[in-house]
Amino acid sequence: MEYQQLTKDTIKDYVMQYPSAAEALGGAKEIAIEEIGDGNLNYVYRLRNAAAHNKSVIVKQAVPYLRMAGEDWPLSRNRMDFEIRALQFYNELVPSFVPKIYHADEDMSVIIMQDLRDHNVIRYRMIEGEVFPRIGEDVGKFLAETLFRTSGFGMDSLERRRLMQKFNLNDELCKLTEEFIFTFPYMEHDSNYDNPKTSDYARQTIRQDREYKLRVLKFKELFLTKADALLHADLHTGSLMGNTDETYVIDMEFAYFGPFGFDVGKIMANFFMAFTSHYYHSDDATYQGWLMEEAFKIWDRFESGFLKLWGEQERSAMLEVGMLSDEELAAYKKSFMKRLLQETVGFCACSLARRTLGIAGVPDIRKIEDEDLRSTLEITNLKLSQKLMMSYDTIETVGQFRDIVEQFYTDTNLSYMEKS
Ligand code: ADP
Ligand code: SR1
Ligand code: MG
Repeated sequence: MEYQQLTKDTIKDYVMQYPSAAEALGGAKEIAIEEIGDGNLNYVYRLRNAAAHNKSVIVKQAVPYLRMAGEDWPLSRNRMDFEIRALQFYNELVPSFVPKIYHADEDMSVIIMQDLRDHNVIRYRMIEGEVFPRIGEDVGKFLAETLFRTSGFGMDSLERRRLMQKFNLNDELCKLTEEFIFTFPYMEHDSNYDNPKTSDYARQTIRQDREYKLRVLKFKELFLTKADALLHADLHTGSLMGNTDETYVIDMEFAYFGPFGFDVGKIMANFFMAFTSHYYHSDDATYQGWLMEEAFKIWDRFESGFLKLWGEQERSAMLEVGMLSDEELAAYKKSFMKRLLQETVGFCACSLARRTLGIAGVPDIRKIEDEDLRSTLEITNLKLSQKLMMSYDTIETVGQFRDIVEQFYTDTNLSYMEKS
């Protein structure tokens, strides 16, 4: 079918022609249609059987432009091809963590998928102070499974290179990341966000700081060159949906083969930004304590899961029985994990800066109306970014990483803010 942008008038007929989607809607005669997309790039619709609200599907369609910037900012629809491929692949690899697919259509840039109607977008609930008991554990497990099993440690060389080919051409979204995460925030650029005190701080510090910017460039180089594993590549708390029992990962259109630390660092940065935002949203440190625990649980569970899978793998592109003694392999693992931790910290620092200075902020903070309060929190995130970027290569253990973050927040002396 030739591409056409779906509308509320055309979407029902489009969806009902696919038997598994029609079945998920309970063969409805009357369907309620709602556009629920709150993302930056695409259109997302919920279709519900008007007579049975537990029969519903989600339809996500890419349009040939960047939704948040408008039709004047062209962006290839091919991003949906990669979301489809990644979601299909994850449905094989980690089915309990991703929505089921009812129909995928690369020509129409559409996925019809399971409606996670009993789950909520984690970011918005975290703003409200909701606790998700499984989140750190589940995200760490998702990362261990997806990153190990698509890496040279977990896959045969030929099989892996064939998989890489399916994601090599996610060119426009990779370029978007290169620019919006690793370039524009560190210079004057029209697309950047502007809150006067925050922008002044960036001009006087980060954008003058040669060493900080050279370090950012090093992480940009890693993003461009290091093909460790198939990444989700846009893993933030808005890409997680959950409840007390389950966690789901959505929105994998940025998927490509990149450095392990990018996914891990990005999601940890989102927990730290949520932590910062709770100087506004909370009245005391209770919820922040939970956020800090879960942020580091992500790392702990990721590391232990990754090493467990490695321990079970005898042969792969990277591993061959007889090449290394147990002792040699243990030494390699130790230095590998230290490097991965340092890369995680560096990517975390980039994420903190881009979500503060760039076009795509986090609603945890961007939605705060008072400019001055917002700026205090934004500058806090920038200072944390600076701290982490300038110290990532001194960090040898996750305990040191945590100490730096906790000490940073203690030193800020921030108090809980009064809302007007
Ligand atoms: P974008 O690629 O534009 O960022 P997302 O994939 O993040 O779009 O989806 C936008 C929103 O649509 C999500 O924040 C969520 O509210 C909703 N959504 C997406 N997928 C699902 C799903 N499978 N079930 C329920 N809601 C979904
Ligand atoms: C223009 S940048 C838009 C951002 O939204 C997505 O969620 C990605 O994070 C991307 O960088
Ligand atoms: Mg998206």
